[in-house]
Amino acid sequence: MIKFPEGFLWGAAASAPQTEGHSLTNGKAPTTWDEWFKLNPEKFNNGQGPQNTSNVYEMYQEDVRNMPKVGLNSYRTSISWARLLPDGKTLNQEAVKFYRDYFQAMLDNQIEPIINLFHFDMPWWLMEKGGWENRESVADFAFYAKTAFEQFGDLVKTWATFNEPLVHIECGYLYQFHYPAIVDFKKAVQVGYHTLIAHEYAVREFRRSGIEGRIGIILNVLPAYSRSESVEDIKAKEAADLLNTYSFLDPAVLGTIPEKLIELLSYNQLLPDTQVDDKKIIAENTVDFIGLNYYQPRRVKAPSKVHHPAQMPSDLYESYDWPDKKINPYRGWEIYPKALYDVAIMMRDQYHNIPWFVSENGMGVADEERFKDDNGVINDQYRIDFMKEHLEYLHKGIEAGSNCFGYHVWTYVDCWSWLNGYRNRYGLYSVDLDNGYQRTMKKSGLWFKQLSNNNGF
Ligand code: BGP
Repeated sequence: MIKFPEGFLWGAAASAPQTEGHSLTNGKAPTTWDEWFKLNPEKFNNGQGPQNTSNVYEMYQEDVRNMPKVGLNSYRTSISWARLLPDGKTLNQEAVKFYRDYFQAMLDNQIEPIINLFHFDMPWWLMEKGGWENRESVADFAFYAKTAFEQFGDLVKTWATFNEPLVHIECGYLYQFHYPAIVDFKKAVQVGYHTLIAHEYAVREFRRSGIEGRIGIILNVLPAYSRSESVEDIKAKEAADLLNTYSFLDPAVLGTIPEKLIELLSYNQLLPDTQVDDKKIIAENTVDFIGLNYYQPRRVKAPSKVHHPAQMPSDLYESYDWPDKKINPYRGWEIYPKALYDVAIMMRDQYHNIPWFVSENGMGVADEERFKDDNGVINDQYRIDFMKEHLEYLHKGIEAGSNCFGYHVWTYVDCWSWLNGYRNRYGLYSVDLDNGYQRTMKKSGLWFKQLSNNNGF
């Protein structure tokens, strides 16, 4: 039997925009998702937009009561900035009440709330002035963070500033999956830089607030593996890790931006605008913990043509189609559990073994209804196998001394997934969109409960 350390967090992750619904009511202002859906509904799978998602705004009491039934002892979600501060300045009292009740319900059910501030949901009023392209966004975010700490700091002891900052950067400014869906490497770097500084300011607000607890950041990690050991392929791997992994991990944990990243950006004329005291702020505001969302590795090879200066990341590294890969055909992502061991070792050796947890891991599958058994339960054995394989490697990492304190599955209750709408389902509970959002536990929910009860499997 594989046993995890005492007090290990077994939980699930989600976000406000993907679960709450009520996206244009109860005082909430629109985000880029609401506005983009208005402009281009055809981009969204099946016309499923952000308005209703999984109706947590109404169903949170029931949801929280069900959490212990699948063994959760912790839960991450986010606060919607546009709900809490609809114009960026004025508190929406109804939102304060909603989040206070929601977090209190978690505490009443022995669920540790892990609350994140930004999960791809840029308020429209801020997007209209350029979003993260505009340096003003940093102060706006710091004000929001401060407000959240003041309003909920007595209930929430574990905070995160951003979820996967790399994703809103690359999806918004390189690959067109998020608004404003433009392709501009230079802007992407500037947006990334302001996001980083916004994170640093939020950490500073947290320290200044004096509230008890810990603060971190949730990053997506796709560890790069090179096609070969050739100098060119290794160089591609290094560029991929610098841009995508060390770019946020180094400043967040070590308080510095990697010199090699600065060289790479400078060589490609991509350096962002900065301010004099930024360096000091980065150095002084390191985090208490890291969350790492892991789904898939990044296979890379040397670019086939070299463009200088780079116009796209593919001018620095190209993706490599590894012939031996195992794939989740619904999401198109490679399944490679061993990477979790490698990540654990990276945290141990490169990041002074800072406490960290797997903040997302999971498997999105389409048309899960077809796996229903005679009792109406979705038999998602594939998801159980997926989690087991990943946990085995995570456990090896912990045995090797890595300081991992938890594992959160994505997700608890099936949720809305950006342009993919409700196509791929990830939940331990299914959601019936045609029948009042009714929740039904899947087989994986039962398995997760045993996992958590036994603190292993
Ligand atoms: C992560 C995000 C989540 C979630 C998950 C699954 O990148 O933090 O918001 O959506 O991936 O991915 P997807 O929904 O694209 O299938």
